[in-house]
Amino acid sequence: MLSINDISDAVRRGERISAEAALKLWREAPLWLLGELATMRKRVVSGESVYYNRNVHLEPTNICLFNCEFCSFRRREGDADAWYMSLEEIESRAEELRGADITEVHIVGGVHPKHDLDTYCAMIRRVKRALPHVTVKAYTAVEIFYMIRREEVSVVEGLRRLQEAGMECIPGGGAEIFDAELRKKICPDKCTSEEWLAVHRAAHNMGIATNCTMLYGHIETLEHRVDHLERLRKLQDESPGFDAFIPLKYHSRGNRLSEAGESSVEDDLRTIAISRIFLDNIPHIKAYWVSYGKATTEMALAFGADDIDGTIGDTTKIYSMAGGVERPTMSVEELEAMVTAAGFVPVERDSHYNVVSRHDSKPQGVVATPTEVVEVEKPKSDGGNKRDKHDKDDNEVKDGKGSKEGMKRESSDKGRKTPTTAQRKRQGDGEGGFFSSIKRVFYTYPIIANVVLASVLGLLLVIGVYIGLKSGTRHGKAIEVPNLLGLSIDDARIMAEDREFRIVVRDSIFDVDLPGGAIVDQLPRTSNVRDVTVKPGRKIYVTINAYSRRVVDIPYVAKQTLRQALNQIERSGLTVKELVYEPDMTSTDYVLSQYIDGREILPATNRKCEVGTGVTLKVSYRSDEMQVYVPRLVGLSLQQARATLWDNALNVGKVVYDDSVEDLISRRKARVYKQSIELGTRLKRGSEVTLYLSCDDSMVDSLSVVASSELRKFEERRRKEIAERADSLALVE
Ligand code: V47
Repeated sequence: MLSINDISDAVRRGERISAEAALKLWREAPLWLLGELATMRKRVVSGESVYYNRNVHLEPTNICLFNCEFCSFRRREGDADAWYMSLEEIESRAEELRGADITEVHIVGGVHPKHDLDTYCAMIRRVKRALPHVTVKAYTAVEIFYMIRREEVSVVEGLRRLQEAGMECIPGGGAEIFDAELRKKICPDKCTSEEWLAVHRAAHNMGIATNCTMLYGHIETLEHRVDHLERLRKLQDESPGFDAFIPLKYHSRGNRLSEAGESSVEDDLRTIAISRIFLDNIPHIKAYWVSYGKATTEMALAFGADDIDGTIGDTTKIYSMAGGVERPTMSVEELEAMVTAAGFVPVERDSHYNVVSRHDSKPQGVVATPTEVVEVEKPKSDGGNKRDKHDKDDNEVKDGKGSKEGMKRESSDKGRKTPTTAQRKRQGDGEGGFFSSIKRVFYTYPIIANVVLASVLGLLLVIGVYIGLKSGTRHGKAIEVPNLLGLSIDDARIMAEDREFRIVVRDSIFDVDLPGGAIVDQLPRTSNVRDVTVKPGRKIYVTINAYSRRVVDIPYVAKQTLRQALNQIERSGLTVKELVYEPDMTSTDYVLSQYIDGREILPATNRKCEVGTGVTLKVSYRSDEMQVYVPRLVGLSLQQARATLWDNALNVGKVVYDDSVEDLISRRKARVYKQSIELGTRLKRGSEVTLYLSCDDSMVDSLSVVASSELRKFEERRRKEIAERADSLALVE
């Protein structure tokens, strides 16, 4: 049996790991190690980039023939809150979106008894008629399998008709969990795993790119998850075409699996990381922010995710109805800020992971801005499935056409087989006619061919040396990245002019303790241990402290779960001041009321307050659920530690910085090295934990290692406790 060290070394060498090794990593590897390995793999595929898009969902109906245990979205015909959109309504909804600057409509909904293949095709046509330049990503394999069987046509014929109607790619939903026994328990009506995989295989063979998902955190085991990932990896080896894998965290509100509870944030991060490490042939791993919320999504970027999905514009109800983010919408600025906060570079993509570059920066969602799909400098891949779309991008750039023309051309070329990202890679490796002609020449005239080859190589060498020398004198000149933190933006701009780099403000925060215009973060950052350099003319992205505090509406967050309230508070720009727990007969972690400056906020309260204002939440607990366990906080930033404490029904006590934290700016970089109460300790809900922070990375990292092993011991203890309790209950019965 391989050790964790052996497996980590194999991952570092870029090798594929077995299902057994994945299971061992999942169970035993410390969280920090998973973060490190997954990030390494992520960087090979997508460098510093993290992708997002401008998209909406269209959910034509929630009336569904199927009745899955985990679904909170489904309604029966005649239910008061069932909805159904006619084709006219779908088209006029799409028309309303004309001014919005989106590149993708994702259509998914209930399997309605009246819908057949023609209806599904008509829906796509209506959307394309209103929005011809937008990509339609439509229908899960479950819906596709249903409509194809009903029509009694082959999968290929069904997909061909959808493609003809304007479907360009297929989302990853409906995969749930592949294990047959579990599938029977949680979604008995849906197509089998083999049928789901067959739809995606056929799509890939037709050049239609698809995504894949896994619903986790309900009644499955880690073995079931690894089995699921292994089936996806196998299909991708055989018929490449998956662009992204999306682990979907199960949400428990309002469905029949609620008793299963929900996965912890740590489980979410481990799942993202193992997916990145194990699925070495799927280019992208998406942390779907609508499901995870902002805080976990941001953390997921340190665990291998390189995509966060898109702006959404409050158009999907699947997650909000199950307890995920309420009214999900994010502006481009917010998405970019999230990526930048995690230390990566936000990149807008289209549905096929081509980079979208915009020529001007009119406000998003108002008027369409001219867009262009550009070729990007891509980091080298480990070969499995790197992004390799030069052929397609080259054409688009050479044509001098923006993506709109490009998309139009693609959609009118629907019959043409467009290779998927993964297929393009495979085809690129194939033996073309050119290479076989060269081989033939070498066999027929070996001496002449070798003389010609030697002369060409010599000439190339001379040209290379010439270019090298020339650029070495000027263009190869590297500028050391200066430390801009704490400088005012005006001073930084003066410095930039002198030193031939450019400053781009990517984001702003508001911190009362800092002067307006002060730079609080930069990319690339400087380092104490190595020189960080950029070429002349390159951009340095900065985050500045805003000059004045923004004023926002106070959201009404009571009468919902604590997690939902925290999500809403975070999105509005406010913060939590305190969680005050009150006994209740029926519920735990349900927000009873909310206060700002001692005054209760009611649904009708029409007040605004400054960003960063603290909200006090009164939260319920049942007497038998008074206690919680202290989570692991070591290694987290203050912002992450706060969010983790609130998520675990605890409060932040004092915040203490050590001597390495020299000024207000470095506070933002500091991480927790000690927590006043050990992880795994049982405390009353609402108790306070004091946080000790430092900027000394080596100390924080070594204490993180200790914390990881403590966490493993704690989890082991908890597992035993739960098993013992289950045994004693069984004895009583
Ligand atoms: O298949 C349903 C899941 C999926 C719950 O391809 C639930 O880019 C958690 O597949 N808790 C549909 N999950 C959504 C989906 C998707 C979403 C975003 C992007 C993409 C993509 C695909 O939602 C369903 C099911 O697995 N789901 N109910 C629930 N209670």
